[in-house]
Amino acid sequence: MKSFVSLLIFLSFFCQSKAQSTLIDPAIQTPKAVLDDFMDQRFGMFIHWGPVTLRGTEIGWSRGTNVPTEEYDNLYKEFNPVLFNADQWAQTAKNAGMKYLTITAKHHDGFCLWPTAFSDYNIMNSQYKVDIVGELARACKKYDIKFCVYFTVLDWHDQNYPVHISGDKNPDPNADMNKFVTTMKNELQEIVTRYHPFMLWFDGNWESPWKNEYAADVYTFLKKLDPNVIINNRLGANNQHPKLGPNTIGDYATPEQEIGELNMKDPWETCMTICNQWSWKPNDQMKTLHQCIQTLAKVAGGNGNLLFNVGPMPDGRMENRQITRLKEMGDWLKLYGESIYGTKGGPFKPNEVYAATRKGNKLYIHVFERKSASITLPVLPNTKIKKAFWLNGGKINYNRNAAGNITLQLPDQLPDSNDSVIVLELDINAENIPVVS
Ligand code: H79
Repeated sequence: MKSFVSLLIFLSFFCQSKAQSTLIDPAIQTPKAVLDDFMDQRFGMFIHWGPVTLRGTEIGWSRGTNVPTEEYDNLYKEFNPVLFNADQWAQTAKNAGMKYLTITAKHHDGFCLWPTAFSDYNIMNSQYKVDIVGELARACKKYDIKFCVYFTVLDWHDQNYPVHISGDKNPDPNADMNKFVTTMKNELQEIVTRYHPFMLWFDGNWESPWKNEYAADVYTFLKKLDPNVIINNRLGANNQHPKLGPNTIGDYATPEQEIGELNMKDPWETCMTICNQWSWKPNDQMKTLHQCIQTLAKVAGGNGNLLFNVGPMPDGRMENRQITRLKEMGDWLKLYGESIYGTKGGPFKPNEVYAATRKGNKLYIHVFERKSASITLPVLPNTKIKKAFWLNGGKINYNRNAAGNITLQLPDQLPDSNDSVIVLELDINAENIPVVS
């Protein structure tokens, strides 16, 4: 009898710990086909925007640092971006070859860019009074861009959230997380039912008040509203953004300001800024076209997506130089898009000289630098090369040694100074080749 009771205790402990760690019913998790489709898109636009652009400081951490809290929290009264034009933003994304767009509906400062019924701190109480999120959802539909929403978990402005200032180690005893989570769910319900986002990009999951039990509740709630909505891995309470773990709540990993590692199993998306700051900063240093294109190719080469961030100005316009840079990326994609969209990364790990992508029987080698007269690839087992040529160009000379290494001969000048793509047509489906290191 005693051992039977012990067994029951053991089993109940086991079940409980399983429920706490697994957290999400597999039956409601985002279907694989939906995630595969998301990963086929490869390139999206991130937009960080809000009243803080009036000061040109960072949206995530200038409240209470560069800008005094009281001043920061009143900036919305001056926010009047009369030159905002959702069609122009969507068109900028389209011309860049971006397939989806993610807007910061609510960042850590708590300001809501849509007319929510659950917080007065929203765009309708600014001078502008335009539903920014709604306008963008509409424009994205018009330009066939998948519309996505960034929504941070932490909210330093909400009195029910116990942390009111970044880094505050003394949670407010008068705050009420249950009320906060209810508000959060109400706000998310507005977003999902009004704007039908393809994906929700959570953030700010690292402060102590946030717990996995809340995250599981929110995930389940969202899936009842839309079983196909994609949810990133920052909904669960942890800080392991670059990778998925056994207790992750969320569908895909989100390395930030770094290119994710090659991963053929878990979906991932690097988020990175076109300049240094997420939200607009005057004369912020912008990445070169070379850096932008190589970032995209290395991300695709690692089997990930790139969510590339632009910070529009306080008057509602994006900077012309950023629009131009994005258009240049789009022009490159018009020529080389088949080596990015709908491909898988690998089988080689991206490096400073090249990255590989693959689709069907084609293996694409993205050549970034001409460090020497040739590139020797790792051995590809059991394959024959049927054809080798430059994408949009002529034949490429190559040879294969007895061990099976392929050496590609490079011309004195690469055909494209940013990323020249070699196509190797194989006698097998390149997508089935295991990762070669
Ligand atoms: O929305 C963007 C950022 O605002 C948000 N995530 C992306 C997508 C983000 N919020 N916080 N963080 C990322 C991490 C913040 C790290 C910090 Fe720091 C440590 C802020 C202040 C100290 C790193 C070091 C940045 C400034 C100094």
